Amino acid sequence: MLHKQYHVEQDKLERLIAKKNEKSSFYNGIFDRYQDPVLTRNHIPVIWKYDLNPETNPYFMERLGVNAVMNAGAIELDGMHYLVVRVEGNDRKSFFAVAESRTGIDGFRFWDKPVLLPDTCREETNVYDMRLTKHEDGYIYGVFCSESKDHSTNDLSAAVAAAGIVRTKDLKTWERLDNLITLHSPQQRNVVLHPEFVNGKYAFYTRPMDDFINTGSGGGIGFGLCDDIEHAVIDVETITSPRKYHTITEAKNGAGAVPIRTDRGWIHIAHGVRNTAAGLRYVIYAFATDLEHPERVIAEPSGMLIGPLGEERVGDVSNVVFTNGAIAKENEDVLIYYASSDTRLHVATTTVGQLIDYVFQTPEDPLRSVECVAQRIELIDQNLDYLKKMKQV
Ligand code: M1P
Repeated sequence: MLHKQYHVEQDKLERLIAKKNEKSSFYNGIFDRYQDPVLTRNHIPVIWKYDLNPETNPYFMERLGVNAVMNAGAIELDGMHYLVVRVEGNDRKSFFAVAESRTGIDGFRFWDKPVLLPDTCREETNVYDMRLTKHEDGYIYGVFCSESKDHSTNDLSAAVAAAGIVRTKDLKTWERLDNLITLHSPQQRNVVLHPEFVNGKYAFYTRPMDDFINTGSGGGIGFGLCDDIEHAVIDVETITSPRKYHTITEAKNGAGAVPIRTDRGWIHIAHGVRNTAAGLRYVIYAFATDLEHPERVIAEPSGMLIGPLGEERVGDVSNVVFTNGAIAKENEDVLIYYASSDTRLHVATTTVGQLIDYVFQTPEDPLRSVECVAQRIELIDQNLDYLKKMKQV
């Protein structure tokens, strides 16, 4: 017989999935926030955590708990919204699981089982943060962080990060390809495959790093081309969006969602990190690159697009918002999936029109306080003139 708590847990889960997600009162004209996260650890199916058999689990205990549900790759297929979510077990290992929703804002439900990737990489300990690219070659690619122990030191927290690559047509059957090799960067994280060929080659946004945590000499978000996606090797990495002193990217940055093609250029939604007395602070920023040269930045508004706010500021790794997935729909609505504090997943909604206006009309960072004040005073003066004119009408 099933434990009575099974029904309680199952009922809680169904009520959570059925709950409508409403826009919050937050306003900035650029995007909308929502009252509830789209996915949390409470969305994990009961049978992923509990042994239902009272003989082997008399106390109805969680046997395999889940700690967090966060950074998700996103894709729309035949009108359904799919997320390939980073799920972190109580054992600190992350894995991928697909969740789907009709609205993209609420009702996300995990598929029956998590994704079991082909085990082709024996040294790999952990996997996370998959970016899903609908490539013009017909495949859906998943590029993710493949993490292994760093055997060159006795430090048990030292690791080596590389970009793992899988491909699929249906999110169900996954073919594992060789990890990306970047000849001049010892480590890679936050790698994104561009959706189109560039000069007939596969194009990756990379994040060159000397070390697991610190990017060191890595100057920002990189870009490189390769001929063979099954054995991807990048020789030349150029920097597209550089890290900049005294900005939101001064400690590091990294590509986030797959760039969105618009009439004005590719819109990139990435993350920037700065250091503070309370530790690293992660925010989301946006920039545009040239349609023909997707590595060439043509507009970069000053500062952040999304920063951690309210409850988002607290979690396992506090003061973090992070994105690795967005969906740009045919009607030009855009859903940006972002995790807060490495704990739960949210959605922000906007439109292609708003993103273009934001990226091209928001002033650039003049990089010095005095010039930032001058920039703001110019805005105030324009507004005072406009208000005066309006009163006269
Ligand atoms: O903990 C915050 C984020 O840290 C990493 O990002 P980065 O490589 O830029 O430091 C990622 O591991 C990400 O998963 C995590 O959310």
